[in-house]
Amino acid sequence: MDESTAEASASVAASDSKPTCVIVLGMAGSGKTTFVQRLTAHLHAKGSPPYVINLDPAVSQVPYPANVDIRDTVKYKEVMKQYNLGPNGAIMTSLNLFATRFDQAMGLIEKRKDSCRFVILDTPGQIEVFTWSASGAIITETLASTYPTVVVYVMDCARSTNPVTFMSNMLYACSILYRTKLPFIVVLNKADIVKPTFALKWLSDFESFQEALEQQTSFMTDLTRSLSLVLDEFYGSLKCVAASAVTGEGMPEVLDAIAAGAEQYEKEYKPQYERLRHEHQSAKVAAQTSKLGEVSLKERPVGSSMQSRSEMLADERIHLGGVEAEDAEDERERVFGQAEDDEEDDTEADKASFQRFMEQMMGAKKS
Ligand SMILES: Nc1nc2c(ncn2[C@@H]2O[C@H](COP(=O)(O)OP(=O)(O)OP(=O)(O)O)[C@@H](O)[C@H]2O)c(=O)[nH]1
Ligand SMILES: [Mg+2]
Repeated sequence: MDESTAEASASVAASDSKPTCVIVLGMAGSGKTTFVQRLTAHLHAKGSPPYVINLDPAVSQVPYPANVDIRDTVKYKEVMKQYNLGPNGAIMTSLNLFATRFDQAMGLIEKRKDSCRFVILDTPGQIEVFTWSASGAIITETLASTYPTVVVYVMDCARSTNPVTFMSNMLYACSILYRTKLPFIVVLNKADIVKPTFALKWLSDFESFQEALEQQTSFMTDLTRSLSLVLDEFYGSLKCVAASAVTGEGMPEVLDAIAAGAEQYEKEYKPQYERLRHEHQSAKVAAQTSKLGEVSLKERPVGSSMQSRSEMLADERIHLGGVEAEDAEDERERVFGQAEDDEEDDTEADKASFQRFMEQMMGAKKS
């Protein structure tokens, strides 16, 4: 697909007033973070900076300007200590803790929905932490019931040249597709190392996969052969794009596939997510009504029924900056007697973070 078609598709997504949410999933080390970095840089270059959310609490460095970073909210090493957990359990618990505040992240996305055409979410290395946890389901469903949402499954092509490994990767992809029930794009990543033509052939031509399997003597061969028969139907509904997160090859095609996914969401998936949202809202209203029933009415003196300005401001403030940031903000307010302008701080922080990011990207280009 040429650049102009891809750009046209990107503008289709852009013409919609709602941003498209892109949830990036994939096995450990498949290149999710590098892919998010590359896609972010690509969108910046096109003049359409995305809103980026890092959901990996254990990553030491985030190589893109993250607008929301789970590490600002939950300290994963503290979670390990406090709950006496191993690293994977701590990652899962951190994500669970973050999910309880995801409504605040939704509020932040809402604020930027007119200026950002894309919201990109990077997920933890251990894929099951997101795909098989309650928090992953909460985050996915919350996003998909409000915005067009697509899943990008990043697959490491260089490590999938073996048909048995390829099949394991595809089984994972299949399970995620059926679990999330969202438009699904497979990015055949690391195309700069191995051209993914072999994968595209295996996906479209059952016989060629069988031939590759014939050359294997693994005890898994029979199982893989049977599974490939089952998965053949699933392959038909897959959108695959060859790309390299390092060189940037295939990014226009990825954007094109995302735009097509957003359209597919509107046509096929939106009704079921709208139903879900209505169910959630009705459940919330029912819970509130039953709570109200328990509360006995007490009359306040006239004039005191309205919240004070500082009470209202406290309600409006969104804390995603961790406990220390929250305490510091409360202290500033106590000393200066008024809330500071959060919006202006956000913009300055965004600018500084973007500046650092562009400097890094320029440095990478030169070297
Ligand atoms: N050659 C090549 N290397 C890549 C590509 N994408 C990622 N890598 C490398 O693969 C390694 C893992 O990349 P990450 O982006 O950290 O992968 P990840 O899926 O986020 O890893 P986890 O979050 O730990 O699961 C890094 O060394 C990247 O430089 C690519 O397209 N080509
Ligand atoms: Mg990563």
